[in-house]
Amino acid sequence: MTPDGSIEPALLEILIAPHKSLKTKARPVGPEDWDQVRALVPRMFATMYKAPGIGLAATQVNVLLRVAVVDLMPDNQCAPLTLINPEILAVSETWTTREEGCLSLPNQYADVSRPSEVRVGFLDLDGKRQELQAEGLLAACIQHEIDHLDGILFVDHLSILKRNMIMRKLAKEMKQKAAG
Ligand code: GNR
Ligand code: NI
Repeated sequence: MTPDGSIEPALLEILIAPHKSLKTKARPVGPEDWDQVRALVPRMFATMYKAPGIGLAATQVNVLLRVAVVDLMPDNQCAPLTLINPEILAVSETWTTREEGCLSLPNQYADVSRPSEVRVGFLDLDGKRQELQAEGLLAACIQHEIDHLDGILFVDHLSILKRNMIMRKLAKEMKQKAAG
């Protein structure tokens, strides 16, 4: 119980690259999965806010279902968005390059180019079909999360040279961290 009397969902462990699950394509949520998804989503939000991050895909917590949560926290206010079976319906011709990070590659950052705007179709937590036109950071974040559901990391959008540099740096830093 927290000071205000609310109950906090239990945190989930975030997988760090390289992990086989992070390279695995997740399967769509079907009718038989909804009980699991309703239990999972609050725990994903709690894990994302704690990290902190602006997005989290179920793949990152080793659940290979097509579920992602996003919250850009505009003006420090919660604006939670749950994306179930998200699909990119259309992308802009214009692309934008911005620096990305990932909770599965802690402390690693690189410029990634993606379509500037995307139209996304998804199911909400009530199983209702929704559509959203996203631009700016939200567009980048949603594409980053859908990539996770397809087993793709932001470093997969970089040159092999840059990707290998980041993966080696991450491995070194994780080893140092484990050694204390
Ligand atoms: O916290 C995150 N920040 C971020 C910044 C730019 C583009 C994408 C992201 S998502 C990331 C959290 C994460 O790893 N989600 O999968
Ligand atoms: Ni990520």
